[in-house]
Amino acid sequence: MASLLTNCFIKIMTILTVLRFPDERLRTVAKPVTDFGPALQTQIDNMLETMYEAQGIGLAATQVNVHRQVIVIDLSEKKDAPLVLINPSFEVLDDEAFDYQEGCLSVPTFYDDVERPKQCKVKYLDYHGAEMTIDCDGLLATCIQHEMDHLNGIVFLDHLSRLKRDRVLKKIQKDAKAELVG
Ligand code: GNR
Ligand code: NI
Repeated sequence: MASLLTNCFIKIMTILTVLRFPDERLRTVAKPVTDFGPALQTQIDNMLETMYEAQGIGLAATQVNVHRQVIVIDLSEKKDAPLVLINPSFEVLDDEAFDYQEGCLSVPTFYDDVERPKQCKVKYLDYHGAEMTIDCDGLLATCIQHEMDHLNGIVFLDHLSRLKRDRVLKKIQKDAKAELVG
């Protein structure tokens, strides 16, 4: 029995709290990761678990109030292809634009079209700290740019007109009041 137990490793995952717009902490600019120890991997595992539980396709550390440059993404249907990007930087490959109706776990129930460069080259460090470069386009390019915005304190609403952003803010404030009244 004892020998069976020593071979049994369990990983305890934690669902993290996702900050909601207009929380000012979403405006924090993330710093590069410098420590690649086990604490970082636990943080990444928890971010993945939080993203899957919330049924999101991406999550930036900023959204869970950790201000380091860490992003997790999974665009696969079966949710079995996690992509981890640490200290990412990107370069736009050409000036073609791509429109996509974006949503955000920090702005639940709101969706609107955002135009971003269609193709980009992204350099980053992976889960193990290995240097990687990928060329991406379409949804992956959009998602990476959405997450890199978070690391810079930007939310997708910032890409919309002031009128639209104010409308979203009013609705959120109204809903918060309604919740208080019950
Ligand atoms: O789950 C998400 N869906 C999504 C849809 C279109 C463009 C970007 C995204 S990312 C979002 C999860 C999230 O808030 N990541 O920061
Ligand atoms: Ni988001």
